[in-house]
Amino acid sequence: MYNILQIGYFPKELQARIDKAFQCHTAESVASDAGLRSKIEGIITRSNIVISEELISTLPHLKVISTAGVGHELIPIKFANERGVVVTNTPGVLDAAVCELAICIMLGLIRKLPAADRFVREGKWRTQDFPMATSLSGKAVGIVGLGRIGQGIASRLSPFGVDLLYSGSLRPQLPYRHYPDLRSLAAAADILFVCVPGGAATRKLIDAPVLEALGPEGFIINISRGTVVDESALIDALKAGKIEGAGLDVFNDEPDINPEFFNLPNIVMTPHIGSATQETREAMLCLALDNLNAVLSGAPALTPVFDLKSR
Ligand code: 8YV
Repeated sequence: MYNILQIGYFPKELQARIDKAFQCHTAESVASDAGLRSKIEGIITRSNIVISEELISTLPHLKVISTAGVGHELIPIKFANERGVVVTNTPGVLDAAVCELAICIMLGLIRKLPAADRFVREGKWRTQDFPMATSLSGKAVGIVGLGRIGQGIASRLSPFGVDLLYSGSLRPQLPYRHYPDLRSLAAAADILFVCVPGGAATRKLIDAPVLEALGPEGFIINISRGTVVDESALIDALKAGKIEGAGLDVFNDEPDINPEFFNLPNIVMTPHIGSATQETREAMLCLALDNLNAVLSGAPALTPVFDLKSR
């Protein structure tokens, strides 16, 4: 059995799969044992975990870092690749679950579902009318980041009778309206989905001018990373009614998110559960384990990631 370092928690049924396939060691045991460090050939981790250059440097026989997640902005890929360490992620297998969660947050937000549920539970139905919401049908929906997940959301939304818009690099093969930049996309959209990867390149991509352009009847949905949205600009815009509402599955400093969000009536929040279905997490782990097995047995990784800048 290959010796691997596990960094990150996996539910017990998934942990059993890891333990069946590999000799697993914790960061603590590896940190205190030089002999063990020299035996570690792989790391299994999750997308919300930072993997430091310092850790990689302490593992002389490390061959692969496999994250059970699609996001990899917390792994120093260039540093790893330069030391012959392959980095892998789990693209594709989580797209459906993330798209489903994105659409359900959006529908829950524009139809005021959490408030409606509370309205019934609090027995208000007998004496009050629940406020009107707004329809999805006929809306202009902007997709920021037409990767697998962005396109998955667009194709799932087209049957709802919406107008689909996007910005970024032109994709003539796609039947959606293209806008030259993010602000003009936001200005044209009623609902804006944020589906770009995290990392320095997209930090605070959604800022005050973009939210201003989205406007007082606009909704924003973020299922990518908290870092992509300027959160203080978002909170200000929500408080001032500069946008209608926000659906958020990701935040800065998860799980210790900004408490100012808690009292905002016009948002729907979920605890980074985009890929959190039994089926999806099992598929993510299987691919992560298959990547480990492939590289450690001398075969090419199934889904390697590379530092785009150094390619
Ligand atoms: C996480 C995600 O992996 O895949 C990603 O990039 O953000 C999620 O699927 C999951 O939340 C575990 O950290």
